[in-house]
Amino acid sequence: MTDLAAVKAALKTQAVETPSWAYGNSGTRFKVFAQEGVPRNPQEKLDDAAKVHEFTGVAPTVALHIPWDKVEDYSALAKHAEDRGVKLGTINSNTFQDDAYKLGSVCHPEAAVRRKAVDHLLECVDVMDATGSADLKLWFADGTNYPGQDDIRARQDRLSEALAEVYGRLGDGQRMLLEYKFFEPAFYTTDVPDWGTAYAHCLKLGPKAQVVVDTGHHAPGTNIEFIVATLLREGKLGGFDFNSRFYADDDLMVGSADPFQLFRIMYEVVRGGGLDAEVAFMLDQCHNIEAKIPAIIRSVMNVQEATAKALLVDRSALSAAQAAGDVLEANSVLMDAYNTDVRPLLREVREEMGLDPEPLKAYRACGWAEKIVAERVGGEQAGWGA
Ligand SMILES: [Mn+2]
Repeated sequence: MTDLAAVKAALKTQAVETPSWAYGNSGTRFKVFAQEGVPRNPQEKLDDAAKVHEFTGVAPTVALHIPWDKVEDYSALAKHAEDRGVKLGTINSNTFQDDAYKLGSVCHPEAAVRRKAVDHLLECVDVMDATGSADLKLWFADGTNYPGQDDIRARQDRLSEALAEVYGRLGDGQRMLLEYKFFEPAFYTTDVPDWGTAYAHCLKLGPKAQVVVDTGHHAPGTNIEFIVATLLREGKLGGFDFNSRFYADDDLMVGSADPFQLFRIMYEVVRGGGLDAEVAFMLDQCHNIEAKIPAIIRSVMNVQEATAKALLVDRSALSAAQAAGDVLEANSVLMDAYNTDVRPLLREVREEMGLDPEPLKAYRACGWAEKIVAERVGGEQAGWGA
């Protein structure tokens, strides 16, 4: 039997970090469709993120992206967030939008370009010092498009050197989270293509370096829960970038394409003690055609639902079936939890937290969407620099 009080307690303390860029305009390489009421600056992104937290109760931090969220005074930005009930979270670097990075950033063949990239990463740590952020998230678009274009091994050496310099700059309580992605924008080799490469670099760097699993950054059919189990077992799972994919790195709402996969991932998190460890649960999504704030609320709820189902797995019954070699029973125990409708449980959890049990309905009724459309007129909407 599962302890319902413990399940509820775990759900109430779960924290899902929302990304500042998800509130801005986004699109594909074909078109960015502007939406009315979209934030025009980092402060307005935080205002929207505060609404997500207000109605879900479990989205207390907001990830920033430098330079998209560059401001003069980061302490003032942190205060702006705190005044609205949220905090600044992970700092995401950007070494993929400058002309200099055509052949890579920290792995570029020219030392001057690598220097520019590393200086940007060090600047991101300065930002962390000012905002009080604990995590620096690194994703590199580095790679090659053609066999022979550059030396695969030399690029790993350059990567290693750059990471070591940034790692050395981290303060107490700060972490470096290294994200991997198997292809795109590079099509032949990617310099951090998989969890093994990220893990090898993090292991060499030390305890402050951990791996980020972006759920959309795997080849079709990849068993992501196995990767999660392995990284947690090694103490190297730093966090997640949650999103869904059908074909490539689609950045759709987490849990929308494959809710069963999200459940299997969250089961391994629960099984491996990841809810209590310092695993950052972040969204990394783009809402190209749907309304942004409700989509982010929906995504947070999808993470909650998968977590609730994972917590409901009767682990003693599962262990007993596994030990007895009872294949069907073991599978049934897991599927029973997955097939449970956890929405009534989550409504109860929200009521106990003093929230409206239906976050999406409550958000729609609160008038914020109409208010931002009316007020955010003029200026330049936030969005991809691309
Ligand atoms: Mn990501």
